[in-house]
Amino acid sequence: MKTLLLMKPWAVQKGLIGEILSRFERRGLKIAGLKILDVSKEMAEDLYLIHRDKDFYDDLIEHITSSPIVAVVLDTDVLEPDAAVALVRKIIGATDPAKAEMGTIRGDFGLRIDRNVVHASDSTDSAKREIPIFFKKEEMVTY
Ligand code: FUP
Repeated sequence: MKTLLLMKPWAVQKGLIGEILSRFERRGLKIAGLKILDVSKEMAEDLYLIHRDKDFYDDLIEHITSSPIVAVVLDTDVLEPDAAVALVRKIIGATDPAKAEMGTIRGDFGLRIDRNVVHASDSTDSAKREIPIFFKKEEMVTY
């Protein structure tokens, strides 16, 4: 399967693109798609659909559209789909950086839950839904 990883504005601003990408490469996950882009309001609203009733929703949208992000498609075909999602979530760490384990991306970089440095799909269904928000089919490769 393929899954989506986003390096959010603070990751790009802090110069963490290479550092974050290398953690997935080192672990042996293949990069099937990669781009730097400005997220439109429509894309942000689509990505965060399930959070639209939350009190932090407006800030989420405002933040992810505030400056460029890096979008990555990870090819996890070597693993079972659920194991792949679990591994990616393990590499990024808990949603709240203050609670995330050291050694995870969120645990190593940042302190604020509303400014955590990465997003990753939390299930195979969300991966299928989220990837097309950022990538056309022809923008992904297999190797
Ligand atoms: P995750 O799947 O780990 O990214 O976490 P969620 O889908 O629960 O949260 C989506 C985004 O909302 C996270 F990047 C952080 C942000 N968030 C807040 O700002 N405040 C909260 O109380 C919960 C989440």
